[in-house]
Amino acid sequence: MLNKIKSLREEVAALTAANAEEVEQLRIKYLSKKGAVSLLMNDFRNVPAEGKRAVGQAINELKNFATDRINELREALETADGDVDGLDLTRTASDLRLGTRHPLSLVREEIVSIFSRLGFTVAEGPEIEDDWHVFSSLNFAEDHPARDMQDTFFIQRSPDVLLRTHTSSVQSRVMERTQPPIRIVCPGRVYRNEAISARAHCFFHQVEALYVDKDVSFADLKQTLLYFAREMFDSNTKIRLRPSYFPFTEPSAEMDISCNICGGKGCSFCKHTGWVEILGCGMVDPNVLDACGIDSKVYSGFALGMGVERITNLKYQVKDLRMFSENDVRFLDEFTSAR
Ligand code: 2NM
Repeated sequence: MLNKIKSLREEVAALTAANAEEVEQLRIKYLSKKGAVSLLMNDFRNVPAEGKRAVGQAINELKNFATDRINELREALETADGDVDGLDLTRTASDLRLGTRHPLSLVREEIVSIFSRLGFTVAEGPEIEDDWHVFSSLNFAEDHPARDMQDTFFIQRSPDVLLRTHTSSVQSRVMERTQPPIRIVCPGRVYRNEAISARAHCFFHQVEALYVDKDVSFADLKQTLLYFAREMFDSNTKIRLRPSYFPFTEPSAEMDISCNICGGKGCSFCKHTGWVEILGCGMVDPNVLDACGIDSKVYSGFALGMGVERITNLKYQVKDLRMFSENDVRFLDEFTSAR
């Protein structure tokens, strides 16, 4: 009898259950009226009087042990409530990390969208270029400093293969294969051999626009610039043009807008001038039109170019250019609302 109790005890100690249903089956098997422990009670009647005390104690002890053991199994399952095959269905759902639009993409698309409303279409071209499309066709003199190794990344020499330093090379390519009217906007990445700092990088992004047709004038350029500034920034934004120099335009100018941070009153961002420079522009030099196969006696054009990083800084006050290419999600997440 004692041996039977002992082996039952070992059996109970080794019990396992995968769910509440199985625990209940075990309770019925061992502890119900017709369960294994109750059946021992029937045998107990036949135990001789001198053994009753020891056997009785052993049965009681087994009964308590089995009750505890089965409660233990039930509790273990209950603490993992909602657990289905190791999956906790009651756990709060974790965030689905949605990506965000990159600030440079947001601003580039806004610039392109403004020009598209004026009838400009997007043109793109290669980042790896030849000397002709980046420099010679655009009226850069043979000894122009921009051609210098210090400014341009060369991949190969004679014939020169290089990384474009502006997207004007795309406009040169379009002019070569298209007769006016030409109205294009060219967004893209450009490369310059500069030491990386908060204010300079070896690549950045540009959007350039080009309009070539009969009778395109400086007045057309100015009106386009004013429309752009007021669409991109405040509708009250003022613009001013300062004379400048670019090899591919004559005359050339740089455009300032009234500082959109202080409204022109003067702040540290505009260095207390009330104005901030945002782009370069001018009338396409007749040499450029002729070099690209467009008759400069018949056609004229204007062109303008801006840095997307610079416009983005104005809109979002990004303090360090390097932020744009590090892909730190803490920075990128700042633009979630613009998604
Ligand atoms: C600028 C400033 C001034 C420009 C010129 C041309 C081309 F191809 F027509 F000659 N494209 N872009 C231009 C003119 C770009 O960027 C600051």
